[in-house]
Amino acid sequence: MNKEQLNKIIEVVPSTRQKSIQRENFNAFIHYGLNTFAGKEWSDGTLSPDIFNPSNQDVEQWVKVLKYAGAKGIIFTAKHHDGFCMWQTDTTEYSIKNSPYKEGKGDVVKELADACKKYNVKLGLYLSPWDRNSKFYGTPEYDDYYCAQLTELLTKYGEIFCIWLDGACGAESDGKTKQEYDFKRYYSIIRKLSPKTIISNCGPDVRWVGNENGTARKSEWNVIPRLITSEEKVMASSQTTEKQNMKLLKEKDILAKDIGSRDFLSKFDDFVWSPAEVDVSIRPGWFYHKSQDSKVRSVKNLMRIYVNSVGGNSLLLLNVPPDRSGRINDVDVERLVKLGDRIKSLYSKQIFIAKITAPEHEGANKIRNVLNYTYNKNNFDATSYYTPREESDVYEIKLNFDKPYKVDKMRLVENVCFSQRVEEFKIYSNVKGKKILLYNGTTIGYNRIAIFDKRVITDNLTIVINKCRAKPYIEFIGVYESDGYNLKAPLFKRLLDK
Ligand code: FUL
Repeated sequence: MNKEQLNKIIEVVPSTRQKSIQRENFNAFIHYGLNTFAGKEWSDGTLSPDIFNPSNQDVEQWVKVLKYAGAKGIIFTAKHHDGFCMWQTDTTEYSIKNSPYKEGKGDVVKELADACKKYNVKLGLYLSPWDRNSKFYGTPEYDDYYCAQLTELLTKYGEIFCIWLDGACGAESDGKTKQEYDFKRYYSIIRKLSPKTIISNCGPDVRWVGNENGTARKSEWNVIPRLITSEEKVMASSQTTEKQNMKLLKEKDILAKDIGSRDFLSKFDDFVWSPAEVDVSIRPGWFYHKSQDSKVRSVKNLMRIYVNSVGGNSLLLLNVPPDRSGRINDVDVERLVKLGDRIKSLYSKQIFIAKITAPEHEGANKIRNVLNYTYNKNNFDATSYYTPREESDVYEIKLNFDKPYKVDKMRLVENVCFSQRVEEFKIYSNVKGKKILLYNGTTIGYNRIAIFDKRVITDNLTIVINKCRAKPYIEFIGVYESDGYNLKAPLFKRLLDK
């Protein structure tokens, strides 16, 4: 690939919306509705609203637990494929207003919006385009119906940080006409009513990683060919039957291996910024089933998913389904509390970097800038960084600590305002005169948690960036002492090798 092509690629940068979600990269998903009470994953839009009657619903419990686990936002199924609306809607009778819950006066979206506000957690909504109940489905009127639902949700419940548009559609298997959704119209309504809202999955802001088992690619790129993000492509790779839905939750190998390397991009000439999102459930299903209480993911497994996704330049969307009482089950609560503790402990022992050196830099872009992670919730563009003055084949950054520490990981962040550039890097340490390779990495992007191949006791590390699309812009480097947990277990390695 020549310099001109590379320059074209590094001109592609995230929108402010995309920067915000890449900073606040761990969100929770909640699947809850008639399916919870019928023991189903997909229901066909004929279940009676009578069955929605949680005995002890407590949405504040959802928010508190998920916030403790580390989630910055919660995306709730306002309407799943069955078409049942979990809010007081004027668009259909198939809604919570015809259920016994609070004698038809209940509104789970409202309850959740209030709880999120109280605990300072963002609220996002999943509104399934595929609707198995609506009489309009399959006709042009359905777009009006869908847009009216979007309008209610975006105007009555305060700020909605994300609308999650699912590509799954089994209309043809139902023997019905498949709706030609007017996605452009949906986007323009969302943009008009709520310009900051992120449109995920079948939308322009966030891309589905391509599986639902918690795996991101080893090298996850943000700049990809525009073609790959078209709604048609997303829908074509989404589920069309319930069997496929269950298969996706388990399968490991459906990722297109490479959609962002230089070689791959050289076949295209139109690119977009498109962060990957890893959506995965804490349980085998998306909805709660009592029979799965013994199959809740272990803390170790959740932690690996976290490091692999959030630490691999992707977003994590972790689904936690409330049970029939209307609460997150004790089994899941226990895992989530421990997950929150483990995430905090991962970063708890940051090592003081006494000295840092790197190739010459412009006046303001000093190497010491990388020692402070600049996080400003109100201005995601305000970041400082280091960049060398000259282009070169290899860039070296040397770190020295005040004394030896037992080190096992490093966190690196590229300043994505300058796109994503690093393609290969290595981390070494000089221990007793011997140069030891600790990490052999590829992409960095907005976040890389580099778990070393071995823990070492050392007072120095060297980062060597040996392949880069143009000179690097590094925003943050943090080095951490081991917290005693081994994240380099065989399964984790397998996930990373993908
Ligand atoms: C899929 C749906 O079919 C599942 O039920 C679930 O909502 C998942 C997040 O997306 O496409």
